[in-house]
Amino acid sequence: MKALITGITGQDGSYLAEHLLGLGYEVHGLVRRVALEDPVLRLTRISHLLDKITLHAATMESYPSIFNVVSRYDFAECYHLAAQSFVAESFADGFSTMNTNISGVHYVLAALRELRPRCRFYFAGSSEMFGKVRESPQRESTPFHPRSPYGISKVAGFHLTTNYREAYGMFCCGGILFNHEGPRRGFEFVTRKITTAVARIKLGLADELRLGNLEAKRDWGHAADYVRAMHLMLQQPEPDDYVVATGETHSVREFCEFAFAEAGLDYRDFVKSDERYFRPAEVELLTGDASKARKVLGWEPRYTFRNLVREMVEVDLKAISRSGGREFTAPATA
Ligand code: NDP
Ligand code: GDR
Repeated sequence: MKALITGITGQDGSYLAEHLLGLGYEVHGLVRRVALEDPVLRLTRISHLLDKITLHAATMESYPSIFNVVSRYDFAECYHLAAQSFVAESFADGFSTMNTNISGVHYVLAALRELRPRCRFYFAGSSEMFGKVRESPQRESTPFHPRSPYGISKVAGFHLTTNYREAYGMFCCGGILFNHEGPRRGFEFVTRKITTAVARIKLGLADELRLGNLEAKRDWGHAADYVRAMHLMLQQPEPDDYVVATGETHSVREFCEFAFAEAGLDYRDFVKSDERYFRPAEVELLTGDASKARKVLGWEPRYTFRNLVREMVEVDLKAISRSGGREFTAPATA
């Protein structure tokens, strides 16, 4: 079984590649040309897998580059994860976010329709599609009200996925995944920003952490659990859409409280609110109802919130202490 993963260099791509290799798949990944030119910097999350996977250069901005890869192998499954995934950046540059995220899914779907119509397709949809939520918890039938160019791009990608399923009879699934984190999370996302700051403060390398909205609430799970759900969706007799979430919600403030406590610190001594990190439009509350995924896919998260926070703090403490803090800095943007 050959599987193609776009966005294989990202957090989810790395966990999914590991998971599929463990199941015996031949794993192929789409990466940008620059990643092949500088593997030490750009392939960090998959450096331990490089001798087991096959990488191909392509970008989400170029239909021919995607078409070329799809034409060369008989892929049974395609997981489309590549996207500009940082919500704050989508306010800074909505045009490139929309371009990459909407054209990306459209190009992949069009190439599969042309060359591999039987290939099963997964689209990385997001709880950001619910945005200003119309009901809680959010389920598959909850109406979308996105609050950022990123959220809007994911709604468009989700509808394209449904349309290819309905119009061309392709096996296309839309995952509606709530926030999922882990020690491979990008540094600019709030959980990793917090856990790297905890480690730096604990090791005497920093003395404060500046954040935006501490009252935003998210349903945070672990990425390793969520990639299992992606795979399960493509093993069903019929294609469908699924919410994947823990059902448990915590505020950014609570995440800080737990993370600093893991290092024996009180977050109130270090966390400062900074207007630079507030968003023009915020998603205040997300709580997912994953009962369909639990029932139909038999999916269950294995990590608790406490275990997720603990793992992230432990890994950052070890890594930053090893490097003396040189390689790890929280980015200046939110
Ligand atoms: P990451 O930001 O960690 O990874 C994004 C991936 O997309 C990277 O491999 C990146 O490659 C690639 N990419 C970005 N732009 C392009 C482009 N123009 N051409 C080719 N590749 C590109 O995201 P995650 O792993 O966290 O998320 C995976 C997917 O799931 C994304 O689509 C995200 O929007 C979605 N999602 C994530 C959730 C989460 O909580 N993590 C929740 C719901 C949905 P490069 O290394 O070259 O930048
Ligand atoms: P999110 O994740 O926008 O939910 O998107 P992020 O971690 O960036 O923000 C979560 C919440 O924390 C608040 N916040 C801050 N966020 C950041 N990044 N930096 C800060 O300093 C800060 N202070 C407070 C934010 O305002 C927000 O409310 C993630 C991405 O992975 C998307 O790709 C994915 O689709 C969704 O999760 C589900």
